[in-house]
Amino acid sequence: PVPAPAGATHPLAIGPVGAPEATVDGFVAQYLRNLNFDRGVTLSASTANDRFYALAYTVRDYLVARWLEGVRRYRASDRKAVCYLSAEYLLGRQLDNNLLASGLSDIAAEALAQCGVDIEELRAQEVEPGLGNGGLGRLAACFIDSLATMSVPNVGYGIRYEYGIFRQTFEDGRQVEQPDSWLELGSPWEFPHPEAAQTISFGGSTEKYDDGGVTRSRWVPAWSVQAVPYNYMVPGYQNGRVNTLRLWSSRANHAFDLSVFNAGDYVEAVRAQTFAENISKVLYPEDSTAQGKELRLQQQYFFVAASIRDFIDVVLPEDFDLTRLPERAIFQLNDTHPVIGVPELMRILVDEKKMEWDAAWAVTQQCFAYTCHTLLPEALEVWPIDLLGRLLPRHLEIIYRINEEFLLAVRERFGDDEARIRDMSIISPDGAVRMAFLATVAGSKVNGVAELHSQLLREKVLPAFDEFFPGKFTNVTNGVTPRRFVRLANPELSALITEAIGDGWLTDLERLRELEPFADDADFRTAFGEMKAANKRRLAATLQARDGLTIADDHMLDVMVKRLHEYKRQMLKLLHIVTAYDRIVSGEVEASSVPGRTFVFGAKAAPGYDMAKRIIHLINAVGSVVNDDPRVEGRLKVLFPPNYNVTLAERIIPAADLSEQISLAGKEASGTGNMKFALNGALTVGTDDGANVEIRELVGDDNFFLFGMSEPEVEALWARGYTPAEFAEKDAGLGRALDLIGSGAFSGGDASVFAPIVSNLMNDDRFMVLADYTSYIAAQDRVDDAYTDTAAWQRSAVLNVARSGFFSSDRSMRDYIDRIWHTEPLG
Ligand code: 7GP
Repeated sequence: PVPAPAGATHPLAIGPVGAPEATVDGFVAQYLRNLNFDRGVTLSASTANDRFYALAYTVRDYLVARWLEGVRRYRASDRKAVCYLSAEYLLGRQLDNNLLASGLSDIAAEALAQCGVDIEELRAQEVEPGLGNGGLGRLAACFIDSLATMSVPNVGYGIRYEYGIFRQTFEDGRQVEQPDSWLELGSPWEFPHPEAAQTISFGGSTEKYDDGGVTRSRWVPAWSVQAVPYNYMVPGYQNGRVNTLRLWSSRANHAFDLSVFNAGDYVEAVRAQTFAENISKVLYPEDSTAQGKELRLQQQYFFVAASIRDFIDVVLPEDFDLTRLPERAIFQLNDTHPVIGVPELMRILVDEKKMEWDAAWAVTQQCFAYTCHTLLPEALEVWPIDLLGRLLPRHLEIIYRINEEFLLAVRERFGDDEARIRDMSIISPDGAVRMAFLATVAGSKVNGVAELHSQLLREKVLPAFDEFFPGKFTNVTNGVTPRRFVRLANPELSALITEAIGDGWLTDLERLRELEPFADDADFRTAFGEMKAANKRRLAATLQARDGLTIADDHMLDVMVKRLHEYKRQMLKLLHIVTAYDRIVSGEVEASSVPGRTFVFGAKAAPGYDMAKRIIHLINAVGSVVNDDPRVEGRLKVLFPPNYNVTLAERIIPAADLSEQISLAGKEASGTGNMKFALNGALTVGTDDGANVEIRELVGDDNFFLFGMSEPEVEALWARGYTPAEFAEKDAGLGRALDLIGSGAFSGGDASVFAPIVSNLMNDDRFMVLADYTSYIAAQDRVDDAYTDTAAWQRSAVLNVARSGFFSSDRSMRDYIDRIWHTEPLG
């Protein structure tokens, strides 16, 4: 720690310097000052990027004083902080969020208008940081928003990837990935601190040494990199609180470089530098599959080691007694990506702080808790022991010891039940470290992300652990932030709600219940319908400008936006579209007898996921045929804007009428898109899966289109033996849809293009698309019927909003606090 400078007692040096005056004049002055002093330009000579930067800096200026004050007050307190460890944060754009949080939206709009600056143009300048794949990363972003809004001390720790999730383009309907160079023009929201870099080591070996009569182990690493912290402000909603998101960027370790350089190999020195910088270069684009790549493990250790060290050495007071660490920190593991933090904390406590193993283990167990976000076996991370041992030899030794002691305890309880021992061993029989097991053994709590998911986690994925650790497993159903996904994304709905029940709902979302009586108020319903229509027009304008797509404003908007994965069953949606198309062109159904529908897809596929990419191609292929066929013109339309991201979600979700949540029961851990749609007044067509179950229970069966097998029915069908082709034979509509796809009707007559999809469905169909088809089509027929009764539909839509208050991430945070963290707000 650097001693404070002599002038530290000056009145202005003790607390933060005050923010600019929160008036239009104050804002204008600060804005122009930032243009001049930070961008080095005059307004008349500025580019749009300069003007955006100056605006972002101005908003920052209002928040910084509160941020610094909060940090000071936290440090003066002895509160426990939530250290959220997450490899992903899918933040979305920051400008409007930060304006809203600081209560400056109107002032900024007026100030910019006075300067003759178009705020819309500046909004469009901001590139969203796409530092996540999907649900898990967006959840982390919602959680840190809620913690700040609830004044709970929190540091979000993660990686500042230079390239976030790839930018998706389509070429001939096929996905092509482009790098997401979100930092090309820099980011005005980050505060880099290269001087506070941590050294993070890798490789080498371990050795035993004599420490005054005690034999100890230590790690002798072979190479290291620097982890440079970049701080981001996370402002609470109009509560004067600003928490920190600290993302790490890798940089070459100069001491290391120099040694190579001195040996005369300049080129090798520079190569080493790029090698070091590779660690935070790019986000792995896999969602729900674990790849086992060495660079990925490097990323994980890199950010977790830097974060734990940061909390201990920088955030906590000097010489803090680490036996009391659980009083000050809870490290929440966002899935298994940060689990290497467990042996890292043990290494710090035992090797560096020379704590006894048992005492260190007691501290570690209290400091970690683990959230699981999946049920798919292929998503559970395992690391081959040779890879882990090569990269982190001391950590592997520590994992072995944790496992040894754990299995000893299992033997004590259950005797030498070798099958059980094999099933519970952190090291798998084929020599890999099972990270979910390690997290479960080490964590004080393990939670799933929706009731059904948590139940299946206990009963199917980790039953032996549930038996061994009674009370360790719990549930916290996911939630989403109403600030971004209602207030900012849907200002019209927000105004309607506030007019009806006041604005308390923004921080107490259960108050949406007070809207229930308005479902029966014809005027309110009309206003609600106008809101949806306005949002559709806004979406239409966005899609027109962004992709040249047009949408009909009298259509039902039927939306499926989420990662492309077979378990989510975009294929089932496609089969419905093909069936709806086939019914009209074959004359089975009169076009005018069904409501016009626009189907909207948004989905990225992992670049190496072949079947997912084929399905993307098929969506585009079906779209071209349907959209070009005059027989369904004005009736059916398919839109697939590329590069679905948070920014686009904020436009699509508020415009949606129908929300597609159609995963095979037992596969979607929770879903969070489902919550965003319900909160924006879309009705759900969904299976009893993930949080859909809870949504349906809350909004009521009359306001939800349920279809498909339940999870026990799925299990029963597997047990009986599933033969998908039988389902294609039994349902003529299904048979026809599959024939159309398989015969080349959507590929210019070339049957080979989509034949692999059809053959996969007919012969394998791991996610039982065909088994649920008949029930899905029946549900969609009910949707068509329901949509023709506008008043009844809108009543249901209003009730969806009124009854979805449970799905606020503020509530999720309260649940984590009560069941897992036991923290308190900093008053
Ligand atoms: C997702 C789950 O698929 C989704 O159901 C859930 O709502 C979300 O997490 C938040 O809990 N999982 C991921 O995004 C993911 O990458 C890797 O999981 C294990």
